Amino acid sequence: MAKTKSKKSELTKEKMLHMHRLMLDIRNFDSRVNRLVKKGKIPGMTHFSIGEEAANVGAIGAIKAGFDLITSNHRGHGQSIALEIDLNGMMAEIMGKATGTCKGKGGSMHIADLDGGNLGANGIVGGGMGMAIGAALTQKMKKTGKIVLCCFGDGACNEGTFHETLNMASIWKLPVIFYSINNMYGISTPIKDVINIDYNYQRACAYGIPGHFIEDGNDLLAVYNKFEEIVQYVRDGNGPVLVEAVTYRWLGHSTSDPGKYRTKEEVDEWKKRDPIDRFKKHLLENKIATAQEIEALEQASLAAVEESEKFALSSPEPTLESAFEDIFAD
Ligand SMILES: Cc1ncc(C[n+]2csc(CCOP(=O)(O)OP(=O)(O)O)c2C)c(N)n1
Ligand SMILES: [Mg+2]
Repeated sequence: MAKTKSKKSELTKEKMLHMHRLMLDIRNFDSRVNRLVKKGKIPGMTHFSIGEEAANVGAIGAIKAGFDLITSNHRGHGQSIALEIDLNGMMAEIMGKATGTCKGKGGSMHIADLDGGNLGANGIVGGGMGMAIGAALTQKMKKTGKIVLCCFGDGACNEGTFHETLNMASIWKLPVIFYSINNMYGISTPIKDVINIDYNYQRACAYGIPGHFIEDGNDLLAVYNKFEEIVQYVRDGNGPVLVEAVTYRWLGHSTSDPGKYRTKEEVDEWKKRDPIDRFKKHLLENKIATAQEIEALEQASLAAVEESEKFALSSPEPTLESAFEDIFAD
């Protein structure tokens, strides 16, 4: 495992509360989407980030929102929210409404927010990797100072594009962080059944780049602190890095998955490691925030999600003509 300088992060109270709020937003937003799917208000398949909040917010919280870039995958709600997407536009997008972030043409698996630096979610496993190194090459050639955070799952590491893109990024020393959010399953397949090593980060040595492992991806500060160091390393022009964080999805792979391949005991065990409860405890025990301050964040988050539902439900459907717009670049 690569060594980084263990610089203790000096997080402000404001930043910590902001990250807590983003984790709450992910949990509340996805819980609401789940209810709306069950009520038949959302078409298509949806993948949830519930349980993986710290792995998303800790990593994305360490890049510069509104400046750096991310690519995402099919389980991208958490990443979009961690990058501070407008919840109203995102909910409308998931409902296929004209007011959605992609004018209702993308849906849950194709949420993008170019102004916010989100180059897009992707229904093709590993599909974001090629986009990420293309974007990283652009940043390097134009000397923008921006870095790219490429997010994907454990299963995506067995796609051919993983090898190709890590290899290209390493020889070109591109400013990209390859980030595998290891929830230990690719749909119903346990990761341990499909790799002959313990963890995917160990593959970094094959490309001559650092590999970092975050064993407890449900510990917000562990994720954030590690990413803070990695982001600096990549921004300093040292080339790409592969990072892996272990976490767990509480719900099925998608809304169509009854989850018969996992035991209730296993899921319950992971629920005890709830990233949100743990960070709340940290905030309280270290007297960083009062119970009232946290309660206010919880209420504000619920209200914002409620508002996003109202906004999306009352938004118009896209017009037929709009199907022919946004096809070619101007
Ligand atoms: C190229 C490709 N192969 C297969 C699929 C079907 N598929 C969708 S999600 C998924 C599993 C992905 O697992 P992982 O990368 O670990 O992400 P997770 O869903 O666990 O977050 C598969 C095989 C796909 N969408 N694209
Ligand atoms: Mg997975």
